[in-house]
Amino acid sequence: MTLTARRIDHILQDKTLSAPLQAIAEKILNDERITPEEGQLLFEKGELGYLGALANYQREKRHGNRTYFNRNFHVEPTNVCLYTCTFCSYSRLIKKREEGWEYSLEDILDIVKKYDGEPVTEVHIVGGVLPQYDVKFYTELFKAIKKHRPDLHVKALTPVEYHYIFKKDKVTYEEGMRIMKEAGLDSMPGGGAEIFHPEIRDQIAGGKCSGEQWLRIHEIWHELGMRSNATMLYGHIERFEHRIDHLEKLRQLQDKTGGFQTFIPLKFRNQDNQMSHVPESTVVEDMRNYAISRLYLDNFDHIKAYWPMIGRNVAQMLLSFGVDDIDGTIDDTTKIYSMAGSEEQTPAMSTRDLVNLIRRVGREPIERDTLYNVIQDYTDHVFEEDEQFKGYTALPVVN
Ligand code: V47
Ligand code: SF4
Repeated sequence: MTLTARRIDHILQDKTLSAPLQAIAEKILNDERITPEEGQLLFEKGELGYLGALANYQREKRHGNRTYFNRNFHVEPTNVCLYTCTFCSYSRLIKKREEGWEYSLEDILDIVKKYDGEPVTEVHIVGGVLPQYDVKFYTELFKAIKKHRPDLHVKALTPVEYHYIFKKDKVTYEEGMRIMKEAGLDSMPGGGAEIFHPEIRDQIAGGKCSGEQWLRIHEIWHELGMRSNATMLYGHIERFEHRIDHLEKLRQLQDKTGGFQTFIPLKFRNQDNQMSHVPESTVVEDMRNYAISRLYLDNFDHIKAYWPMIGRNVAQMLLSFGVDDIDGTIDDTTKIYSMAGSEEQTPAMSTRDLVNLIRRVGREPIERDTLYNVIQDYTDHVFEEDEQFKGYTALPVVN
């Protein structure tokens, strides 16, 4: 029996644990699917140590100590948006548009060209919604990026933008996604999902695509043989039942298409937006939420902690709570979280920083491309700078 399985065995022997929580632990040990009711119980009653042991068991069963990252940069074409999502620090700028930015196609290409010769593998493009950014703009953009650098993976836009531009240009979702694929779109990021349930979605993200429309656009994309990610914006006005509803809908679609690669829980940050009065979730609630996501989404290969949002230290801890991916180098190219109050005001990490962040908690850093093909295993890699730096001895991580 492995160490993590032995830990679960201890849970099963724990006489103070309620029978339903014991039954769930047994299911996890036997790789059986948990029900929405059991998921709800985990949110209500699962304490941190119990959830962590179960989620880590599943994490290590799937990936051992392997922990993925990539080398990427973001382009946010604009931080002005027609929509007024109450959690978003971008939405307030529509009233004072001159304070924001609105990049042209050439501006964006100039940003992409700054990375010529750099070993980045992915550009992540997402931003506000404005009328000038339409089907023509984005197809020309994707084609131009691909022409300039064919090997750069274009991970771009969410159903929020696609729904808006397809409606404006009177194309169906099916036609629209085909056009995007032909123009060079490689995959879709997970944004815009927020909370699917209309009771919450109407309050925090009214007017933009519904939960059903978000799911449908991903489904169509998967039917074209393509991959995408999924997110959930948690820790604001939703209740546990809304989180379970969200996870359940993703699990059902994944059963159908298998097209999702990774799930990214996004912690609500409360600075400079219309929900600044709503307190942020505690670190304990964050960790419980990641662990339950790992347990519930049994058909998702990866759970990602997006370090610019959750912070580097918590990202390190989450590697023992179900997470096996911490996204990328970013290079200070996203403002979504710094504007919303994240500790990471200038998010950028060198490959060495990322590798060491992973290694120092006893995990194995693996550089991947967007589709999780392994680019380099950094487990035993020695960076020149580390050879010169003799002052620190890493203490062993006790497993
Ligand atoms: O959809 C906006 C969220 C998302 C706030 O697929 C906020 O690899 C918290 O989806 N507090 C965009 N969250 C970012 C996103 C993403 C990020 C990294 C990797 C991937 C991927 C996807 O950011 C939005 C929204 O849910 N967001 N404002 C805020 N105040
Ligand atoms: Fe616009 Fe997206 Fe912000 Fe909503 S979350 S206001 S759609 S940029």
